[in-house]
Amino acid sequence: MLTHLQAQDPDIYEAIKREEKRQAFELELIASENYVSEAVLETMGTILTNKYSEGYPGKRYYAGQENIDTIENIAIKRAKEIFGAQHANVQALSGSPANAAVYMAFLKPGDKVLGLSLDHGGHLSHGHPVNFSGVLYNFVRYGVEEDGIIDMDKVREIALKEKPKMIVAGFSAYSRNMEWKRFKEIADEIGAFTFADIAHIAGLIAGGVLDSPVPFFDVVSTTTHKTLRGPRGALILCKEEYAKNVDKAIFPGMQGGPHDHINAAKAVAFKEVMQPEFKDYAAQVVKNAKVLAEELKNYGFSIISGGTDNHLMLLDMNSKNCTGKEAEHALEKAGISCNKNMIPFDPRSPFDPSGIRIGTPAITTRGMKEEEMKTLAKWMNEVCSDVHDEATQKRVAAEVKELCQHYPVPGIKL
Ligand code: DSN
Repeated sequence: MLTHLQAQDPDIYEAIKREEKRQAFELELIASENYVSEAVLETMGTILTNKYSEGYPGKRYYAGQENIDTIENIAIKRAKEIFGAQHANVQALSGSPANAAVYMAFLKPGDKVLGLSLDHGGHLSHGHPVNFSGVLYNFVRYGVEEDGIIDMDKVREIALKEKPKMIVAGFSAYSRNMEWKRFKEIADEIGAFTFADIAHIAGLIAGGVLDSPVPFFDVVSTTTHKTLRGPRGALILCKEEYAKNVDKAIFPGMQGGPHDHINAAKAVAFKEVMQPEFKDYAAQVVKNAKVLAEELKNYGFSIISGGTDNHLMLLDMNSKNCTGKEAEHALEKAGISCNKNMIPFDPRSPFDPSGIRIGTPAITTRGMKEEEMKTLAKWMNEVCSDVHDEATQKRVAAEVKELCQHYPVPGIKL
């Protein structure tokens, strides 16, 4: 494997080999990460990367598209079938460009949009002032209440007062079910477009574990590399009446040539999602998250909103007398990766926040189940109870490594 790379560029080869070891022997709790299958990996590494194919199947700007059209049509068909969507655009390069295209398709610069605050679990591309979305559009925000949960009556109040042209429902750090139907009812009261960003939970929706906004929202975006377990990229689903605008916003609006090797890998991942085993995977992701949350609570961790309905949870590290940054660092030393994260109403800064965000998609792909979640919670408690205790970090790292040997990462042969 990688013999040409090894001979030609040992610097990069060796860094990749070290990263293989890191992934194989450490526990990945970053809620947005996952491991793709060997088939998806192989597809990304094919000669499809050599092709330029601006346009859409049957309507390209360059010649030689016969096979690319076949591949893109398969990807589109599978995406529509998985989500029951009227239209799918599979060309978006990643989540933020997909969201930029959605705004471009539905809005004019300066239009008012209602979205969830980043520090209450939203995403940069849902109107944060430093992001293109906050610069180009007039975002107003909803948030969670003191209990960490979105109050839909408050969302309605803000929507009726502000009358946005679009309501964005979606998150990157919110552990509770989204009330898609309520969002739609509120949007209908004021004639607003509905946009769901399901990047984090697309795989759980596809696996039938969570409700889908696709049947009644105007437009839905998702990345393909989180719970959907595909290559890095994104997907936009919409009603037929908006198909032309969405396609035009992606190309020529936002992007040039699609990444055909990635689109092919999306198609391969979509086929995996359509298999019965994927339903089991999605269900196990949520089961694992619930067990992990309960175990952590028993160890005295405070969980925002009190638990989880999906794959992730936000921990308030004040409950362990440390900051999110300290916890992230100590856990990393112990072979457990997570990310520091703001908690709602956080008095601290984004660079040094009070919380960490953890999730179960990646460890579930490795085959870990409830028993391993209990062990993981024990390790997290040991490490976070004294984030300066290097001996404990070292011991836990060795135990993590031992456990990981029994749960291989797809595509890594050591
Ligand atoms: N970076 C992703 C996450 O971690 O949630 C969102 O874009």
